[in-house]
Amino acid sequence: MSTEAKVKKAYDEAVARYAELGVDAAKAVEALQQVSLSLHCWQTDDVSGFENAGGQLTGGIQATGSYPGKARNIGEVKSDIEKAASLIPGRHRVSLHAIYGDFGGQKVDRDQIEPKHFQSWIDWAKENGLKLDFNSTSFSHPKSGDMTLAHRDRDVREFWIEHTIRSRRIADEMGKQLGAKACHNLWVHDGSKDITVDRYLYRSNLKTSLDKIFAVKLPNVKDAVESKLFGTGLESFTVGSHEFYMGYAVQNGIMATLDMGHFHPTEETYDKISSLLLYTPEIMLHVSRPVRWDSDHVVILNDSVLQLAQEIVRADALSRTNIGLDYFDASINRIGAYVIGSRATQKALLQALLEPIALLRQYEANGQNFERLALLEEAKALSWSAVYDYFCVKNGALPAEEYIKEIQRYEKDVLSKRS
Ligand code: RNT
Ligand code: ZN
Repeated sequence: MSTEAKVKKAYDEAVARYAELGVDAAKAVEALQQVSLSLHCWQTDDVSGFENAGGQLTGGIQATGSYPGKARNIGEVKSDIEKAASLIPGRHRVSLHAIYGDFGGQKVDRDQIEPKHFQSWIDWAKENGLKLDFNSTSFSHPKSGDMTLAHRDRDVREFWIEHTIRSRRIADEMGKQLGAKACHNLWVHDGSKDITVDRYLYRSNLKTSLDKIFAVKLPNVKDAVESKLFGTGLESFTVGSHEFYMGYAVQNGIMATLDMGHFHPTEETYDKISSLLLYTPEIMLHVSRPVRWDSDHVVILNDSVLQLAQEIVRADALSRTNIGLDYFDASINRIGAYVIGSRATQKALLQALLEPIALLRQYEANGQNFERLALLEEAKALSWSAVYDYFCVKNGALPAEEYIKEIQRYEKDVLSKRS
């Protein structure tokens, strides 16, 4: 039997089994088809970018590992993302950082970036049926230090305000040309290593900077602000904490970005979804896997990701949720890392879409808590993977573990030739 036929047979059996529980598996497949993931370009090159070759990654984040094959130029980033996208079923987006501009070998400082530096990315996205998202870059720059938008010095703040407004304008151009609003995510590392006695000052500086940044109205941008617990070397204080940005997002009707690695180690992100969605129109996610700290390990299908997906689906909020990935593991094949994390996120969403929710809700409403728990347990073992394989084949992507050999081939033919 061909792979396609095997996959179809398993899918048909799964459809019948799900139907017994009142679940329409074909509808779940359709819903998953509508979900675009935003692939983070920085997994290809360990967050280096192309502003100044060999520049040090700063801002309290770190990519560890030195697996060969890192992308060395924009062409390689593009081909790596194309390869990854071919193994991730569905239509997706790519998230760029300001340091990934096509600067043509020129020194273009952060307060000088323009849409023209990203035109080749926009053209490429168009050719490949991708949409784009954007991020201002506050780290890895001589003016980064410990503070940027919250700095005591007005000139430093003004520099970063200018950078961020320009970044949003670039996002606007992307959204306009590609016919789909671009998410602009703002994350700054501002904080301090040791005790600070001027928390209020820094936070009010950040708020004032943000007010200036967002005073510029851009029709093709969806704005998001990303909080964090701490950065390495900046352990005692983070200006942009969760409370800070949650307040800001709610007050200004923009999105809060929830990065799964940005909370206390045992604090889960999923429980925040149904609260935030009552106060802001949309949310943005950075799907990540913190191991002991915000380590940015490759996303896998773990409870945290599954619970997150369940909460989004149960709140009927897929259309209000912008799902970006955010990790940078330099210790394994980087394209493989993309594929593992993206497929894990899709598998979580699919499991959530296949949940026998009507029956579960009925149990809950009736106070049948044993029945609810039992069905939740049984649902874990239903054949969602047969449905996922079908989704892959339907989209022309290799099912199950078959993508491993394709990544191996790319490593042999392409990555191993990069020194
Ligand atoms: C850092 C944030 C941020 C970055 C990217 C590169 O802790 O998670 O989202 O990872 O902007
Ligand atoms: Zn993040």
